[in-house]
Amino acid sequence: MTRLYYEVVKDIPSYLDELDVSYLAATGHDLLGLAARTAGISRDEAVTRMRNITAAVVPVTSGKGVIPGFSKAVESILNHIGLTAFVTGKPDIAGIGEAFRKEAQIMFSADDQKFLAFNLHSRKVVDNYQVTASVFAQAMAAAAEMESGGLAGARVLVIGLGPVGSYAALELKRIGALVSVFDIDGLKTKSFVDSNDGIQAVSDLRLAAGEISYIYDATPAPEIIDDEMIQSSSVISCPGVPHGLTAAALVKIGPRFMHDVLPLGVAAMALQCI
Ligand code: 2YJ
Repeated sequence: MTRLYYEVVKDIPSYLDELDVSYLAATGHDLLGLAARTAGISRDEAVTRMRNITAAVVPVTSGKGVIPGFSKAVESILNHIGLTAFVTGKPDIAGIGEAFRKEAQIMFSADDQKFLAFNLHSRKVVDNYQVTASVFAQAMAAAAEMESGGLAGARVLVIGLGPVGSYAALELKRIGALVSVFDIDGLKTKSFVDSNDGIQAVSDLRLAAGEISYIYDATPAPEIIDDEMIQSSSVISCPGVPHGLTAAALVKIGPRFMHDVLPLGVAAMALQCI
């Protein structure tokens, strides 16, 4: 499991507008639009639902401790999409107390294993892994709709069968894609395809990338996709941290690469939660 760190979260507040522009170019939707699509509502409906909703972000010191910049980044994403968000002054239990006292409607908190959003009224709990998997699948579907008829009947290659990749493979199948999967652990790949009808295993990543245009990169492995594996029709959706592209692959794919380390997942969590 990838633990985020200061260097990858510190600049998030300053590049959210830029991220909107690049998601718009790749998918026809900005961060809020993609999050709304994942929640099954329109962007306008999302704006209406977020009015007067306050979100508390509570830092957690347990395990490896607070990641400097993490809570601030979450706060900035929530404010960016239209909520009123704040980071509690104290972490842990005192912070949860502050969230309730200040009458936050939703609360975000992460330890080393889980990143959850809680609706303090309805008691809905939203898991970052599951929602991140979905929103990056929806980003890929939206990109496919811009290029052609969408993902129904299209081949998609999911790389990495951790919690995000496994969930994404099932979500992409539900959308109607023909899903192939690859994990560095061959036994994991076999057990996944054995228990999920209609999903195929691939054993050679390079060969598969040559045949399949839509790639969902859900691994923490760097530099596993080079420029020779990118075709003119390739579209890559990537919640993996760090992403798996070499510098030359990044140049070759250009705007058809959808990736960030937190914003899309957090925006989608918020809309699932309210
Ligand atoms: O409050 C803090 O600053 C820390 N306790 C945040 C910890 C963030 N957690 C992680 O990075 C874990 N790997 C879980 C992330 C799940 C997101 N996919």
